[in-house]
Amino acid sequence: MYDNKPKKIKAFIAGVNLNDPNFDYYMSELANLTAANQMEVVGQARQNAETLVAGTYFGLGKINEIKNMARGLKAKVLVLNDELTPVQIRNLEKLTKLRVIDRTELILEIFASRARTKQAKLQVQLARLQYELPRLHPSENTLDQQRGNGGSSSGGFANRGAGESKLEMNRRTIGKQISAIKKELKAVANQEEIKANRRNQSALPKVALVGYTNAGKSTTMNGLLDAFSDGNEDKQVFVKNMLFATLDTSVRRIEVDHKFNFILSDTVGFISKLPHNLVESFKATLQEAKDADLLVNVVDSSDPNMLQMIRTTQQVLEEIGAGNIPMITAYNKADLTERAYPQIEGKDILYSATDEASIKMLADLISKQVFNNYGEFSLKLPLDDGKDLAYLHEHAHVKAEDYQADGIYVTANLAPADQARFEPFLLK
Ligand SMILES: Nc1nc2c(ncn2[C@@H]2O[C@H](COP(=O)(O)OP(=O)(O)OP(=O)(O)O)[C@@H](O)[C@H]2O)c(=O)[nH]1
Ligand SMILES: [Mg+2]
Repeated sequence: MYDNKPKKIKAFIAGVNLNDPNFDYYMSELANLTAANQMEVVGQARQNAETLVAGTYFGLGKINEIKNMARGLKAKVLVLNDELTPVQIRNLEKLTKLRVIDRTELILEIFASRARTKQAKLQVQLARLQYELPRLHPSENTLDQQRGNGGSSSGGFANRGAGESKLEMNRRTIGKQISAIKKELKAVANQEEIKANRRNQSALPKVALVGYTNAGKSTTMNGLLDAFSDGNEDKQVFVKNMLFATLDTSVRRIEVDHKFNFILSDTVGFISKLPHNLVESFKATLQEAKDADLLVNVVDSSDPNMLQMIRTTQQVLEEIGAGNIPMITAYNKADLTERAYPQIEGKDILYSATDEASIKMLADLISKQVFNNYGEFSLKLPLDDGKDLAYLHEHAHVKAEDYQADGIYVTANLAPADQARFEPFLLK
């Protein structure tokens, strides 16, 4: 039979362990990332060391060992667990005759292959150019020939000696591209900002789904949309069993039992050692998490590395300035564990995003958290004040409404931001 599936490039993964207790976890992530970038992991190696070798990352003995093992396994690419210096990468390529990709480039490549919207594409492009800039080499004539063309083995050693001026020209070209992209991103972000402002004005509480990639954030969003929005099909967001399925923020309105309204956003997933450039470039996308009143940290409770994943999420949240926002931990995929679900434990929940009862319980938990600083107020509105009444139905939790001859008596839970507005109507 004719098999026209493209053959996966074989990759060998390796890293230096500087006494890091999480080293095994980082290596298993690296294997997942490599597979996510359409490569097949055929083997791995590690070196325990006190310090990195400045010019070559590994010691020479280890490099030879890796070279021989990789050759025996027919690997074409060597994937490394850290971000390396340009010199280290070049030396390792020379010594191993393999294409060398570091962890940062690997993550950038995955993001590049996943980006769909204009904003995501620009953000990834910016991060890649910033990564490339200090790594430019005279042998690399044009951007097209750069490393990182989706895993193809380019080597990059041909045309050696093209000269310093070429290098300077390339630097200038990239510099210009970077400023152009930044400008374009600003324009896109401005539109986003306008949208965000509109949402802010609406005074609805904002809830953001955050967490490790592939934990089930988008599935949770879809579950909530199914149960608590007007059932509009195109509201559903993209779900897939792969790392970084979501690179764009989706923002939707959720209405729980026609009482509690909030804005829910689903955003890009996290992983350890998320490249700083990428976090910087994705600022606009991550803004939604930063602006949230409540974070729902979705965790894959069936994953043996769950605790490290929770720690990773916490670290990234701190890096983007969202470390102090109130948070619920939502332990998802309970159906893959032995534990009974759905179940609430204090502020946290054990659930499955594909189970209706779970989604209802999660929605209740979110509503309780979000609305717990809403005070209950008794108001009397003029009979002809349809505008304020409509506003209350939209933005507050109206508990009772009674039309009397002298006015409309309303009992409602109001957001702190709305309490001043309704002060004149307070029943003393
Ligand atoms: N068994 C089971 N699978 C689930 C559950 N929730 C999500 N999944 C699966 O987990 C995979 C990832 O789900 P997504 O919702 O795309 O995860 P995500 O957190 O949005 O991932 P990224 O966007 O990549 O960061 C998909 O194959 C889902 O079908 C669950 O409760 N149980
Ligand atoms: Mg997603």
